Amino acid sequence: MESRLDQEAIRILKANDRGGFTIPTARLYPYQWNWDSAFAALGFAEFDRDRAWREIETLFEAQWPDGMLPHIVFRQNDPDYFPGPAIWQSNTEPPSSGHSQPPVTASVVLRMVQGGDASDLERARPLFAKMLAFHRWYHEMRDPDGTGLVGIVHPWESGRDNCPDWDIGMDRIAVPDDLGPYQRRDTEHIDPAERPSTAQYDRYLTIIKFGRECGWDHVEMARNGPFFMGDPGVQFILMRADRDLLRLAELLGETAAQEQIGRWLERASAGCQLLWNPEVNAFCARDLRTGEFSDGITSASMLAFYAGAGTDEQRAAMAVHAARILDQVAFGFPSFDPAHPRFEAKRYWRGPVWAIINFLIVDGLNEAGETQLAERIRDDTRRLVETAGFFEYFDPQSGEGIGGSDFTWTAAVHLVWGS
Ligand code: 9WN
Repeated sequence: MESRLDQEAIRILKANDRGGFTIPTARLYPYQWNWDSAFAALGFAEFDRDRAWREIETLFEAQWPDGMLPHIVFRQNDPDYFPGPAIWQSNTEPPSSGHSQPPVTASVVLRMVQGGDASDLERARPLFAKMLAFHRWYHEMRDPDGTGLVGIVHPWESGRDNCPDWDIGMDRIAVPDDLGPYQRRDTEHIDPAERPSTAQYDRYLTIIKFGRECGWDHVEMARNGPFFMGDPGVQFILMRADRDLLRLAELLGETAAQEQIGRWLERASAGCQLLWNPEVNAFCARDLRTGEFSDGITSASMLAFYAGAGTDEQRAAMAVHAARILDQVAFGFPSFDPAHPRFEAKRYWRGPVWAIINFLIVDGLNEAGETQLAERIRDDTRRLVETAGFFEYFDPQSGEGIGGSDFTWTAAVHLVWGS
């Protein structure tokens, strides 16, 4: 029996469907976003499997020849969003942005295969080589020295745009005099107090300018771009996605790829130790140009469980941090540590709760046997949606829904978890 909320979630996914691809929410985000689409597919899989596969297939239509899966696909020009295709100048068809986003696709595809039948496995088959190329791109282009730790070239690549994780890297960016005037659109849709600052947008656009001027040469971006930071979110999501891609390779009989994926996994398991901040006793973001650590614990730090990363001792320390942070808020899991002076309950990734991150954290905590913590976060997410609705993010203290409403990935997480 579908509950009222299930019906509402299905309505949202259908309303945000633009014919084979789904937008995150009308007006605020009118294009196809990379990891939003992957979560949308999981939601569709609950009631329309063919449509779920279409979502992943249309996303991969935008894959670059070098393997990169871009973070936004611009199928039409929509003045409701800035920066659009004219600013990115990707020179691709369809036009897209010039960097990527957290690589959740292989994990989503494995989940769809495991929850389906033989026809789902067949639908995954032609996607395998594309996902393998995407993972190779991450391991080679975002880790040119082979350290086992991938970096991100833009805060948007983390999917956690204005998180305090990036403050140290953003502070080092010099905004050029010729950046030129620009008109933001997000602050016309949403209260500016709940969005990134102007100084941050200046820096976001400075990085795009660099990318555009070097023709989106990813080696150049990683070696000499204005920003290059290690992100616990992307690192842990990639590690889990490698593991899930390996499982897919086994299911599909793709023997040749297995050794390669195994090597990536081994290297990344060692490389993630570079994110262990001994002063905070936790996994934290790190500036890969200077070696400096960010000193805050985020919801992405908690994805160590999801990746199976770190030692038993490190994961035990992370569980202690998780319990302490949950005790400090009414609804978990906040995107930034509420005990840190940079915490802001309503400002986007500097405090609010995001359903998709909770979904990944809960998956990892359950797998690690931390079931009480997992249950608590899942219950909090459910209460937030029940009382506030399918918002983009939520205030961890008041439970208020903030950002875009009728949000695709919040609806998808609700459907996957069930009422
Ligand atoms: C920039 C679409 C995207 C999400 C990101 C979220 C936000 C974009 C923006 O919206 O970022 O990519 O313009 O603010 O931070 O995670 O994929 O929902």
